[in-house]
Amino acid sequence: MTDCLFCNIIKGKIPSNLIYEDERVIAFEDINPQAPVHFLVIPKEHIESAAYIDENNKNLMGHILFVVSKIAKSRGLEEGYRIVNNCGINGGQTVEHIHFHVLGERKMLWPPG
Ligand code: DGP
Repeated sequence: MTDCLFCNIIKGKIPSNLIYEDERVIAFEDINPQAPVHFLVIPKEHIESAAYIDENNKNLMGHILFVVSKIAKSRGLEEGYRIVNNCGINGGQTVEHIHFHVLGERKMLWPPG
């Protein structure tokens, strides 16, 4: 996936403020933050969206949530945070590489827009 923006961030071809990396995932600050804390956690494997989660990659999704929790603790988000996954056009997804937004340090509203 050479033309995928997030694959290029993973490869270091596009700069990002990297906050976490392991063999399966990276996390970096969102370029357009919607909260005082707003970072993205993404798999290194190119998976287009949540609609493409299958038997082969479902365990990776658990690892992503584990990493979210770990980073949230390290960022001091004891009062809570929101995890967002936008899937497909109606979900508001703009980058076609599955990613989990983590937003914190402000009170979130419900329902979302
Ligand atoms: P979504 O709408 O759920 O597909 O969110 C895509 C997010 O990706 C959006 O919050 C902005 C962020 N984003 C887009 N391009 C870049 C980039 O080049 N660098 C970083 N750090 N974030 C980006």
